[in-house]
Amino acid sequence: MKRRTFIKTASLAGAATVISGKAFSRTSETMAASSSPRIGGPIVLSTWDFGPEVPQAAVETLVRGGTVVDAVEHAVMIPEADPKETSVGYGGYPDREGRVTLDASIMDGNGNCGSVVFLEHIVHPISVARLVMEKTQHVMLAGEGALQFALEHGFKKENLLTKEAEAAYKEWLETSKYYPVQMDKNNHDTIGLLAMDGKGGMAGACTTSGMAWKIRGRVGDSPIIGAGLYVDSDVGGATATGIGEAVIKVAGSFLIVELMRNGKSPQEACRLALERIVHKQPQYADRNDFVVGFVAMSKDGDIGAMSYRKGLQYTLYKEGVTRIVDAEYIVK
Ligand code: SD4
Repeated sequence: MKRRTFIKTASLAGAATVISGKAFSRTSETMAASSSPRIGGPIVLSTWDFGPEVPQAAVETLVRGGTVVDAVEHAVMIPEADPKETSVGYGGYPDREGRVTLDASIMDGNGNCGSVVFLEHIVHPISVARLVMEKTQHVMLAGEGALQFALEHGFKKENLLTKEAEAAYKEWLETSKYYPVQMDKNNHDTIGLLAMDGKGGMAGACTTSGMAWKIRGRVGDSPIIGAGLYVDSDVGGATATGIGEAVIKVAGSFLIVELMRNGKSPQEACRLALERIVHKQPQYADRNDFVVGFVAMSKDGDIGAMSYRKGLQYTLYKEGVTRIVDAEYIVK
């Protein structure tokens, strides 16, 4: 049995299992996001359930002496490389032309950030985004230029379209109904991940293949600093999942960080951002498939997580325990 299958089976049986000395549990109940801030060790928070090995990679990186930027990068590289994840990296569903195009961003707590948009053929867009942050004077590289930059820095050009993703694409072609697929509750979606190192350092990473069957060239919120991701270690961080256009329209992650700066808790800030989206764009509220969600973390280690409609899960590593939890929501 594969390790991840074992973990799932064990937790379905109601048993907490122990992974490398770390307790791990899943819960199907909606758990109020943490209101007991306590820093002292690393905290890792991400959208969805990409498996406990994701926060664990971040924590292990920190334990080995890596930086918090190393930690968030290493963590999201796991779903990027996983061919079974159809919404991130290798194995991601393609655009309407059958091409896998990736968006990613990374940001530290001091305002340093980098991103890539509409990048093809590279398994780890997050690492290219990091290089943009660290090796250039720019923030964002797009398409052909981003690919050229990646190749110049030693990344390998690869085919990211797996047989499974190609089969799904061919099935979609039979109808070619243009209705971009948003948050897939049976699978996952974008991974947005925030981490703090327990010493005041924070960083975040966000990486996605975006909406399946999207118009070629479409870029979502995930690589846009302030929309899909924002971190400021004076305050906290936030990251988004779901329909990126809705998030971009309110600069969602920046909005949440600024609400926290003005005294709101991460949970209140997530709720206010979601309410802002539907206040300004009421057509979203009428769609029962409208799903957008945020996770947020204050500099004190307080956590927020909320989606507009029911369905968002988040993964939280705190005080040695990884939990995968159903987030609160506004509308069922
Ligand atoms: C995006 N928020 O590109 C991301 C992911 C997504 O369905 O939409 N997935 O808008």
